[in-house]
Amino acid sequence: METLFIAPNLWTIAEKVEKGERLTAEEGIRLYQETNLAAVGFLADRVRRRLHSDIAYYVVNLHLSYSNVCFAGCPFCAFGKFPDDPDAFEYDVDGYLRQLERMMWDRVTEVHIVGGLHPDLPFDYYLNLVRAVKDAYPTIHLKAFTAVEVQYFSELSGYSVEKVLEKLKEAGLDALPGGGAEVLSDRLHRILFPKKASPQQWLNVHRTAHRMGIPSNATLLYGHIEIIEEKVHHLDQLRRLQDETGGFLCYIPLAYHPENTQLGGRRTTGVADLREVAVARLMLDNFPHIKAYWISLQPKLAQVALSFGADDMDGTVVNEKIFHMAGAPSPNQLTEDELRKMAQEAGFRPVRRNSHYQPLEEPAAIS
Ligand code: V47
Repeated sequence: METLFIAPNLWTIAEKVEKGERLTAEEGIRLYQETNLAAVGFLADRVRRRLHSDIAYYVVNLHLSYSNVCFAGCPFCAFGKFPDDPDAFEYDVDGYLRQLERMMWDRVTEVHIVGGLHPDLPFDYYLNLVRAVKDAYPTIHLKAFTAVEVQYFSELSGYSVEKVLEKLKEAGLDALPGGGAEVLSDRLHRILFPKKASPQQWLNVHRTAHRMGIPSNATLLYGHIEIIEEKVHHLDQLRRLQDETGGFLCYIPLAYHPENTQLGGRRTTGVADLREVAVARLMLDNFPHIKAYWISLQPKLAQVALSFGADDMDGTVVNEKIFHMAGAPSPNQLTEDELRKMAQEAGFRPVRRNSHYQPLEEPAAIS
């Protein structure tokens, strides 16, 4: 615990972390304010190693959006386009399958499907899409549609959220991705995403999914106009829901990328990025996994994040659009070999996982 000699503000927090006690919101604020990032990271790494030893997980996956047409017009987003925009795209179900087939290869175990809030597509389109993908690839895990989309499908179809999820599950949906939460704050909802699901609605969709046996992830979009108290409140709400349901698999802090957005602003710094990972690991004591999403962090920082609380690197990804349209300089995909080397070089043992975080291999000895 030598590192903490130079961070006396963290002593009581360090004691609680060692005993595995829950941190308060006030302590969360202190972790955000602490200037000694290494000390915060050190504590997060203690928790990470207690839970996952020196394992770094990854999944072989693909991202393919069905459309970027979206009427929400959120000022932080460069992905969503109004229908008449020359950069708007959408696939019909056959077109989507053809595109997926071009990208698919034998080691892929997960497909991540999201889109915008499309003004014209009927709810049946989404059911047909899921059904068609599952028919073509029955063993693939479908992580599809954010809570924002699910809430919209409910308004579109007149079905309850539960009914929408039941129909999607029947069609082949396996899990919900964590997007659309942005920051679970009514103030920021009013300013940044007033046309999308509110914080209460986002939480309700996840609560309903968990009760139905559909696991999900949670995200935070940070680095724009949010304040520390809002981020801590966000983590607190996620922690409470996880206490209730246990249905979250992982948490993913997402760094705001300002290019081509109406909101503009600056990119986050490396210090801010690592702090989000570390604070999350310390506050979200009931979340099994923290993801260092390399598309958002860049591969180099994702590698460092493994020592600041993250135990998962997401995956091969391929064809990501949301961050790249907002100026992310990260590559479009990483090979398994690259992901494994990233982990090994950082002193971790890479383990290929399925979407439920079950290992698909024995961890190799560190070479
Ligand atoms: O909800 C939108 C964010 C999210 C920008 O669950 C932006 O495994 C940065 O949720 N700069 C979608 N972020 C991505 C997402 C995700 C990604 C990878 C894995 C998983 C998972 C989920 O992207 C949106 C929004 O918060 N976003 N615009 C932007 N300019």
